[in-house]
Amino acid sequence: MPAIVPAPAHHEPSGAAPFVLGPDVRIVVPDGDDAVLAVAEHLAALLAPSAVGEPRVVTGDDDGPGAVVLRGTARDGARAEAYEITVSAHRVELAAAGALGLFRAATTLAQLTEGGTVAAGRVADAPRYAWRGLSIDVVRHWFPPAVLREVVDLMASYKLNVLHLHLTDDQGWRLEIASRPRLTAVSGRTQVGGEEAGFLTAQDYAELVAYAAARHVLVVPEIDVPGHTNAALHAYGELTPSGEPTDAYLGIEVGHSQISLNEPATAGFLRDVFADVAALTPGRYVHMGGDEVRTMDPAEYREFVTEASRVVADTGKLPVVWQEAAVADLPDGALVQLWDPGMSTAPILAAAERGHDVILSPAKHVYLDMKYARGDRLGLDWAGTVELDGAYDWDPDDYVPGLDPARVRGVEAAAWTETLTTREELFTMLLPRLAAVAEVAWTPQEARSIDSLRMRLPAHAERWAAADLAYHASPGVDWP
Ligand code: TNX
Repeated sequence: MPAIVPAPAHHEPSGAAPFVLGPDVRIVVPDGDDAVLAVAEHLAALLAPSAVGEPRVVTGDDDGPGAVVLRGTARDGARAEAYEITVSAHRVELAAAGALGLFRAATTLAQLTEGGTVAAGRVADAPRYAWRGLSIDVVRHWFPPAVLREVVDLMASYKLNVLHLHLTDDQGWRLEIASRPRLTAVSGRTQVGGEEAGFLTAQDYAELVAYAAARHVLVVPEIDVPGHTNAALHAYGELTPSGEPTDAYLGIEVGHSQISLNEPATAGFLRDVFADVAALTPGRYVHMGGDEVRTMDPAEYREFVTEASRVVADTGKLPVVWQEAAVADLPDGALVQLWDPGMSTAPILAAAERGHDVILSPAKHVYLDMKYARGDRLGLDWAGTVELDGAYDWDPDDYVPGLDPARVRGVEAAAWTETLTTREELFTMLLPRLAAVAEVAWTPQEARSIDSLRMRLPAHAERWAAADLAYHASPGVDWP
């Protein structure tokens, strides 16, 4: 098995002579389609390190020796991420409905390439789940756009397609909001521990969204309400019962803050903030949090979430909510995100019955802020420790007893950053577990195994090292 992660659904080596990335290699886009040409340029960059010369991108009918042909067939738009790769000594052919599937194919082809050659054979692949995400908490500790771009690149290389940005919390507010400038002017500077933080200007955010889109990653911004809101209460005293702003909060406790519809300023705040976020966000989804509200009675909480979800829907976006908020009356198309293994799943099952799809982020498997092992310096351990096998060995379709697998939209890893302060610490927690989660989300259950993954990871560790990305040397892998 070549070192492809996530493992493709089908791969049959033919045993024939391999394709050699020689000096005459051309990446061919027969119909010259602009989106496919962008994929061709991306593939040229991916192959350049293994090729003899610089791979050229050409258009027109050229399938002679040395051609790597990108064919958009458009015959099956519903399976936009599905693709096939056929490799012979003379040529490589990538086929998919369009640019998205060809982008997935290019990613696979880059990983199929070893020592300047591509083994002959055929790959036929398509994702198991549509939503394959990673959530990054840029609040507890601030990570600037340059690091987030590296995260996006890493995600794209593992066929992950949703970057969920946790942008607001008790300790800070990380997205400039035109209608409420004090959110970032005041709370953009604070983070856990008190060192000076930063935030995304509207332009930074737009550039990050575009960077991600070019790599087929969708950005889903999260504005967490009604809990996790001290940064807003610290910036705008009108949101508190006394009218006085709260103090900045630089600790890591949860569940102590709330904004409430009892305050007259709250309704306008929700309307303006979600309108501004929606206007900055081309994607269909906006996450509105809803987790860990421990200071509001259940009826008030339910009413708040119902109201806030309508505010989001009124902006034209579909809300995503953490699992607690499944008790609310959510708009059609809203998604519910599971995270806590200790919580009752009854509200999620009921929401699924009402037609809401579910994203699975079970902390004991995919919270990449959990320690790898007891005694580690980095990470938390409230959900236990999570090693490579823990991140990998579970079946999303079976995870919630009684949940119809058709309602499982996908899987999302999460990196909360209470204890993570540097780029190196962040990537140490992501790798190698993120690669494992990507395979959980992409590869059919019967086409994957931890033993196989362990064999494939060393080649990836070489790429991580070349990109200066730190990783944790999980046991059972023959790391380089
Ligand atoms: C729970 S997950 C939280 C976060 C913490 C995380 C730490 C969720 C919806 N809420 O506020 O950062 O645990 O693991």
